Amino acid sequence: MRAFPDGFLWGGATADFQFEGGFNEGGKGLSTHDFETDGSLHEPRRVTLKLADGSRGSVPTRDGFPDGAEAWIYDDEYYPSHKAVDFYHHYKEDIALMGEMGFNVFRFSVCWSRIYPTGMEKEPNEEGLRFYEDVLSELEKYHIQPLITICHDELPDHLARNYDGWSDRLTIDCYVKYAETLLRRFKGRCHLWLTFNEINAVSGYPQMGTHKQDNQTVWQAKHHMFIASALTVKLAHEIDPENQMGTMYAFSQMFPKTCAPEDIEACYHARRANLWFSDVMARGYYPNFTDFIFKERNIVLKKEPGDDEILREGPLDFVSFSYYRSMTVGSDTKLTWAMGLLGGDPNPYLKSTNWGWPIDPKGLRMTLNELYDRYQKPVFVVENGLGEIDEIGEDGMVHDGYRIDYLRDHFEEMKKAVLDDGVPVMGYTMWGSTDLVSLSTGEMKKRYGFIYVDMDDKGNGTLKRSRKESFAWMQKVCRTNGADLD
Ligand code: BGP
Repeated sequence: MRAFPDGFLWGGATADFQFEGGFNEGGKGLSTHDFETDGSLHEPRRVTLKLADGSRGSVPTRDGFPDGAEAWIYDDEYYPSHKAVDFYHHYKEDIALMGEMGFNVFRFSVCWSRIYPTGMEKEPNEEGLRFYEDVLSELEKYHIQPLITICHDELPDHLARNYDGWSDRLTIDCYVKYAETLLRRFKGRCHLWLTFNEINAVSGYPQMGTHKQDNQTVWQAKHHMFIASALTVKLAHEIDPENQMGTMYAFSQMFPKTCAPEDIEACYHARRANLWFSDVMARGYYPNFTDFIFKERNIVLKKEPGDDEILREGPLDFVSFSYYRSMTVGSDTKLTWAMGLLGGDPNPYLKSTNWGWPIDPKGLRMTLNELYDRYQKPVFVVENGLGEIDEIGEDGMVHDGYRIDYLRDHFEEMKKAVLDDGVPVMGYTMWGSTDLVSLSTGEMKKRYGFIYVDMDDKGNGTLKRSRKESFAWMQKVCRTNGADLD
């Protein structure tokens, strides 16, 4: 029975607007997700808009806003971020359960508008900072290291509404001020940081980037996010040389649909367009094929003097990613979202989840190797897991053997990457280790956790936490440092 190397980090991952709730408590300002309704596998999540002519309209969030439109809260809809699963009031209990499971790391995001309600204030909101200090204190009790995502797919509404978020350079200054506040305030208490979540998903995701969705706006926004991240990395090292800085990428693996050269080529280009993000940020410069990408999309990037130096001075220390699935890509494949992070053609060799995500543990080993081959920097699996419908058994417990199987298969492949291939993997944080609201559909029934939360898709339930069968299994994995996966 082979264990992972000493010091390997085992834990869970969450995001504020899917987990925290308390959307109008503690001085928090509105965030872009506070306007997003629930949806389902078949119905996209939506935002209600006041249109340029004063009438009301409703569009799928991912379509972005038409010109002149404004988002606002429409109060007879259900907005899952408002309560989420109420970590805001349950954090002590939730962290105690993490401690009981044996986690030694917990990844969570700080909500930007809890610290700077509009993004523009000169001084941070003390109450917001105190909440996260309390979270850190609880983690310290159980010897759980924090891994903080500074920005998980969101913006203070004020910046989104008035400046279209990352399309304006002003957002760079607002972000760096916010990041600096966290770095100084939590100095010595947190050494692992992610500047952004799934930064390569910013095309097609207005809540985190820009409501205008034309290529020029979105790709200019990406540049601004790269600059903000690099400035933050540099600053983080100045504030505390022990800080280790990463950014998270959605890196589900891609395979050619057939061995026809056109399909192999299409897959290669799709993958490279994704790796372009980590190329810029891990190496600190735009890669040689940037012009090819920009020409294909008709983009003319505006850089300010000094931007290239900023990128060079702030390369990441490690590369982290989410891995849920693989997809097959060919020359006629319609890639559905954010340059093909979802979608792809069916793979007849793989089973899929109820939400249609193909399950491919071997792709995880390949992704770990691919990233280390390319960057020679430590890698960290900061999201992975199985979103499924969990039923409570007669004994009152969820028997989620399917989740244990999924995780065991992925851990076996991760183990091969570490012990057989020599990839320095820092750790693994399972997505939604305590059940939370789904990002893509806003549902509650798409559950990932080791810990069940009693709440339904419309926010009804007692919020009671209970251990699923997978809880004890993960406890054993943590105790044996991955040696015992049975
Ligand atoms: C990633 C996000 C998470 C998350 C996860 C699972 O893209 O970083 O926020 O939720 O995917 O997706 P979903 O919640 O749609 O199942």
